[in-house]
Amino acid sequence: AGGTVLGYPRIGRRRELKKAVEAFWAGTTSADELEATAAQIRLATLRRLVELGLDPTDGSVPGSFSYYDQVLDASALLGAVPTRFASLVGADDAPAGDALSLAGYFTVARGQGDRAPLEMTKWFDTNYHYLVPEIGPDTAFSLASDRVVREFVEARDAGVVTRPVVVGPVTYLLLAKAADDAPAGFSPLSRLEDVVPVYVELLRRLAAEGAPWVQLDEPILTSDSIDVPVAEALAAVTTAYGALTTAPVGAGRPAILVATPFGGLATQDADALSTLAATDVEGVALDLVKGSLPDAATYPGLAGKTVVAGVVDGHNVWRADLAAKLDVLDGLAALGAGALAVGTSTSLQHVPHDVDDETYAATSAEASGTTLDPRLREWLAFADQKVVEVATLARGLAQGRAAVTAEVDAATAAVTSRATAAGVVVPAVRERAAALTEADFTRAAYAERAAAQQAALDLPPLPTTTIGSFPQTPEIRRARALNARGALADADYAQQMQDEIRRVVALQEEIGLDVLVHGEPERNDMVQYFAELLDGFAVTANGWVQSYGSRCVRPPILWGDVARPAPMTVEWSAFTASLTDKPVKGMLTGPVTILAWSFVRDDQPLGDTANQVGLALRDELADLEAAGIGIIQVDEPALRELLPLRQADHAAYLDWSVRSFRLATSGVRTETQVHTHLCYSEFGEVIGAIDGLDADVTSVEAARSRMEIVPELRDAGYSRGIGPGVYDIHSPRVPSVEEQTELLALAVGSIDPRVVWANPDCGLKTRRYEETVPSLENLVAATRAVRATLA
Ligand code: THG
Ligand code: ZN
Repeated sequence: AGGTVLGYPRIGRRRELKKAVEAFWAGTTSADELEATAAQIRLATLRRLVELGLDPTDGSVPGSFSYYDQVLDASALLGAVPTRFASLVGADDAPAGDALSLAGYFTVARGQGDRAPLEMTKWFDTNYHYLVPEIGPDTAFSLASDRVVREFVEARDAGVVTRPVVVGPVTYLLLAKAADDAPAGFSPLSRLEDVVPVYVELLRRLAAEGAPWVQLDEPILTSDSIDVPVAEALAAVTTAYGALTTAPVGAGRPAILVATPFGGLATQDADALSTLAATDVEGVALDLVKGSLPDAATYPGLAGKTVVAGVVDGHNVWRADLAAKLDVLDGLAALGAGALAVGTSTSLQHVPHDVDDETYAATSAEASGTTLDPRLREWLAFADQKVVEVATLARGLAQGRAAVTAEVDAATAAVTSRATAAGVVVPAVRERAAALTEADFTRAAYAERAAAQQAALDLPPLPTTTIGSFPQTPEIRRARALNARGALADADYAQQMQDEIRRVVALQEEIGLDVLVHGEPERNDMVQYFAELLDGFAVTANGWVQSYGSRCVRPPILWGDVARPAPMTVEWSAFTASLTDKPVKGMLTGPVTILAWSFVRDDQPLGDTANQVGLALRDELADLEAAGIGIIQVDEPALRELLPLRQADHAAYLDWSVRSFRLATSGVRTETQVHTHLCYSEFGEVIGAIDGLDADVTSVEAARSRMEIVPELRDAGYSRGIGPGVYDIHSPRVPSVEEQTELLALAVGSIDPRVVWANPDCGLKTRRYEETVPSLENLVAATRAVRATLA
């Protein structure tokens, strides 16, 4: 194989799979129709990958389709369905070869009635979310789906010999959690010897159909934040791949490529690459964007293997510097690998399909909305462009650089133009960042702030508030869609949003909340909204990336120095404040979250980019304050998400992320109250950072964990305001007054009551008014009840 990619987007260029899957869920199409659409998407992908330069004969084309999630697919493959879904197994309407029907597969993903779905969590350091397997001592493993084999045959019969991609056994078990009925201390990895035979059987079946290669993804080897000692994980690699390589290649199994995306393999304590090199697998795919070049002396075991050099970044959108990549490939020649192939660092499922699916203005000055700056066409590479890069590099490797001179020169020209382009470097932004001093990151002492804020705001004990967003009604969504299409004038759109804000303010006053919000009707998404208003960001029309299941996001592209050409939220907040005598809370998204949910530039440290966003937000806080807004919330739901995979990198990350937040928030007056909101309840390693943010009030998810975060924060020395969510907004259930009273009393009993706020768990954007209004009424009643006990 000369060139390959570790995986390709499966949602479809125009989100065809999303639409087909959602139509199936809605009952408007049948399973057969969904299967047919999915087959078309797979075939279109094969043709496209071959057209872009991958070899159709030798397993260079990955078979990486999924209806919902690749980890769920592994659970289906292994028959690892939790017992609450046992009735779905062996359905009459399941495809031949599968224990679950398509409907059953989706039910495991999404739950049904009181059968909870599998839990969802982030896939390594991406914004993709997978479904967490539940494994117990009694989970019965068998080859319960041969979908992987069927898809190989389907592609083969269409003329493309693919390389099926499956989550590997070690990663699968280490990402799993213990089933509810498992004994305390049970480790899913203890089931390795029962899981491996199923993989052996799958490999035998694939070999029988003529698959030359199979790819087993083992990204867990790049992380040391795992549930077992690293040495145990490495021992599992030795055991698993020893068993998987017992059968002879050809008759008994395909050649095995172990892929290790998202990082390097060596840490201070362990070296997973040595472990892999010592196994008999035929190939190893290395992430050479995040990881560094291995040297020949350390890894003699690689000599007989194929090394897929992941030099093209699968996780970001920048065009590759092909000359530099060829240098890396030259460096790898010294490794003496059996064969060297060019690859992507990760699956391409994390980037959009094609830069040619976007529209570009004739000049940079004319770029606006999703009509992009034409320079971006030259600077960006989405999935299809990356496939071409891989094919080009493979040709350069095989035939020498002279064979790809034109392509390399064009890439060099693009990279060079980007490095110095107007907008990429804005001297005023650089000068401002360079002039920062420690004082710009520091507010007055908290005690002084707390006294000044209490004097200015005069809030009751246990102040009540919400996290910021109110339900986005169908009318609001329709108005935004019409406005985006030009079918609703800006003034009419603004009028509709103001009417909505009036309603939301009146509602909050009626309910009796103490600190009001405007409800954010004007925001599509808490990151995209700011990206559209800040210099240095582009937003795409078709740049969809799967977030989970059928859900997608269009991450903004942060391409230049960030600046704020005009206030972003001040008019909305000032308008809201004019409607009420109650304090109104301004609402912003923090620098770390803006970065976490965007594609970020790769030409400067993330901390520098974060500080530029921090400075833009700092100006917004100043303007809000000047407009009379005395409370400003800066949300950082993604602070923990961006935590690096390697423990060794945590301290540096927490340092720059916390500093960017402080830069954003420490320019306001002592009497201005800064809030933040974090969308999780288990702080673990970030608990110190939460304190370091130095916000006056922090609201967190707490209802589902029954306020356990409150004593944890107290024990960690946290002494500022805390708003532990007293009701779980993630479910449509209306929590009673008693329930919320009990939770709030728990909080008040475990920390100084003077610092406690009462609020829901998270924003209300995804809820409906039917459940929101009674839930908030109950929250206010509960707060009054607990206040009475304080007096
Ligand atoms: N905003 C952004 N990124 C995010 C989140 C967010 N990443 C992490 C997390 N939240 C992901 N969660 C979701 C939740 C809902 C949807 C996508 C990701 C979603 N998407 C719509 C869909 O696929 O139909 C499309 C939305 C649109 O039209 O823009 O519902 O909150 N930036
Ligand atoms: Zn939240």
